[in-house]
Amino acid sequence: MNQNELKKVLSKLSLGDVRYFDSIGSTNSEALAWATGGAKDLSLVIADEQTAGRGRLDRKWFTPKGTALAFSLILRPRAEEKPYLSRMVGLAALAVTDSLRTRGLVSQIKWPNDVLLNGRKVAGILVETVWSGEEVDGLVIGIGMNILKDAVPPADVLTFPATSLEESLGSLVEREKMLQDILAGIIVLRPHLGSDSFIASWEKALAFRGEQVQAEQGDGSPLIGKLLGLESDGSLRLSIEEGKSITVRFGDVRLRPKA
Ligand code: BT5
Repeated sequence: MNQNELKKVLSKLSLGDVRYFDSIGSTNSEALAWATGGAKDLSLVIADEQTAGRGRLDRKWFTPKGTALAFSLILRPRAEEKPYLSRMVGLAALAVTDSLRTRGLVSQIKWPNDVLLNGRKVAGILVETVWSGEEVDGLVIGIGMNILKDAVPPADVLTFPATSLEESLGSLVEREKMLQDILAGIIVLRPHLGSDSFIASWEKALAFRGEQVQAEQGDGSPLIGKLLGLESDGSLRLSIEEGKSITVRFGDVRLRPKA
């Protein structure tokens, strides 16, 4: 990445410390170790390439050199944020959708942690927790975003179609400026984490609202229902039959294939 530009954009934000790597295994793994070792609130790990980028449930996240954004932000949750930590994935997703909106792009959040452009995944989010006994001592918000076409992995390694910002904008997007906008978005949204309007904005940005979806729950079992919205903790609400709704806490959703 352009080091001067990176320094310039990051100096405009009130971050903790910053660690930059030309290449790393996973920025989330580095950030988890750093958070355990006492990193300050809003410390940032950013890399130009990941060789062992991670998704949820040990899935792989691809970050080829020079093509994408891959970074992890460490948060030290404040007392008033602690009841709402399950909303942090929504906070990150909204910061990403906001940053795309300022570039004239309408994106959607595929619950729980994907951001879609034209129905294809452009960004993924991985939130991980550092515990101190029973207490959450730190959170790591990892965000990967495909900027250039070359960031998009081959279709045979994907479980869902992917895209890049370049495909939508047709022109080169500055990664450093995109990073600045997403980080600024997180910082601006953070004080609103516990508000009802936060859930309302998150819900409004959800993909497939009102449509029949298949949710794969954490244990892999499928559930079919109409996507109604979110519970206050960010869980998904599905209507499985007239008058009966169900809450999905962990898992993935996809549109139900048409019969
Ligand atoms: C995610 O997991 O989407 C979370 C991805 C988080 C990545 C960031 S990058 C910075 C930080 N450091 C890390 O090590 N991780 C975080 P999940 O919902 O489980 O989706 C993973 C799936 O997305 C994979 O199984 C692939 O099918 C697909 N995938 C992998 N790389 C992709 C890419 N570059 N673009 C689109 N889809 C991808």
